[in-house]
Amino acid sequence: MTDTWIPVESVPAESAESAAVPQERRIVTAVPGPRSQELQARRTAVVSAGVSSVLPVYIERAHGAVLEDVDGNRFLDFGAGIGVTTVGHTPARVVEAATAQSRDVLHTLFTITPYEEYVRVAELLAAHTPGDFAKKSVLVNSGAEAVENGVKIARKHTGRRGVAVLDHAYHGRTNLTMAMNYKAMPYGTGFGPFAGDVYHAPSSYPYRDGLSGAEAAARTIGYLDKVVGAADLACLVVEPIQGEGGFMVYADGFLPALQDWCTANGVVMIADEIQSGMARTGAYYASEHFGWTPDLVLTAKGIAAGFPLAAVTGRAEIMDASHPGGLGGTFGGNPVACAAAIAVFETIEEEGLLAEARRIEATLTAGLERLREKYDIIGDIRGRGAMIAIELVGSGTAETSKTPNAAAVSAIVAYAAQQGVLFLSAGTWGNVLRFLPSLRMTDELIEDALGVLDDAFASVA
Ligand code: PLZ
Repeated sequence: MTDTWIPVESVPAESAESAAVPQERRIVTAVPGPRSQELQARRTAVVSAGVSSVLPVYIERAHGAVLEDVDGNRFLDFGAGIGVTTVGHTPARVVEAATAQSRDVLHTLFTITPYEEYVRVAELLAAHTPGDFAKKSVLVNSGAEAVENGVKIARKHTGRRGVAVLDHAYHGRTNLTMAMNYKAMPYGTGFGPFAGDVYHAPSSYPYRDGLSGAEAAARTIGYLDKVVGAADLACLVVEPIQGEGGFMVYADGFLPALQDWCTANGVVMIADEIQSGMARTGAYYASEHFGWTPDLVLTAKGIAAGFPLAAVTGRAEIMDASHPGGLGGTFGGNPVACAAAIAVFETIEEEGLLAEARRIEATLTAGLERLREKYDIIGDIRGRGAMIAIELVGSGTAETSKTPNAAAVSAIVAYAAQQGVLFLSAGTWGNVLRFLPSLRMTDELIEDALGVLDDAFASVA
């Protein structure tokens, strides 16, 4: 906290540059260091215990692919705030656009008096989401709110109530989305009663179920047909690559087969691209990798580099189902968040970041394949672009029983943090280690992190 307030006009032009954090790993204290420990003590007194932190180091500055904490430690960030800072931390173009917008208009409420930035974001979403048809959007504040609105719109359009999701899915922390998650703990346990009319259908998990895309889709459709009945189903909500579920890439053909069934039965199929969208996987939207053109697409996280903004975008005739006034919210599509989002789209285009995602995939997966030859607890390597994960199993079980190995993931995450690398876990059994860096993560920094990972595996073995 600082008591001196510096008027904007007096900030020298080069301050954005001088704030840049060196792109390197550097550990100068214990982790967490003394200043972080002080802050943690203050936090414990006033912040709800329900809000946890993976690594309680308090961040003072961040830039590109590196976080710097209050003790001067620098961490290679392979989490990007769970896939939010896809164009890097404090990207110059976004910081400038948001600063300029803050001086012009901070808030009007689009549903009272509108502004151009909201319209521009909707135009960009229409242009970049999959599908060559007329599209419209509504802007909201968070991923969960986008899921809620997607479901509202699908229900109004179809006149049906049922909502279907897949096993291992994650969709948020609001009441409806808690009911849509696969995992009770920590997302739902004790927080009920939950919303009704939500159905959990079997998914595709190639590493564990061995089914082809057609076989897995037949199983999912069989469930929806028999247990729910298409006539009562408003929508099927699916992450094209499951995020919290462990970067699940379904068997080939699974997603288009589900879309065909939805189209034939008047069910709205919704892509939850909240974690996988916005250039992260080397395409604007991960659906594109799998030949899937969803009816509605949900965007959040990476769209505004950290400003809270999310969207539902899709077929104009579905998006127009609501009566005027049925959609909205005080902060939805805030002008500063919209200005940031416009700058994110420009940054992706002008700095060729889709190609950077593909570069990261190549470097990371090659390094992980090398590690798999050394460590047999790496059962599976999967993902696309800068959304790659490894699933860890018990030694000697990778090809047979595939016993989930959450203990190894925890030990590796803890080891790496001490060395200045921030990794995150995922997966229904907590046995997946995921890599979702910003697209600014250089090959040199990836190799450095892979070296730490190698040591971490050796320490676990
Ligand atoms: N759908 C696919 O990944 C958010 C959750 C972090 P919100 N995932 C990170 C946590 O512990 O709360 C997410 C997602 C997918 C929806 C959401 C929800 O997005 O912006 O967190 O509401």
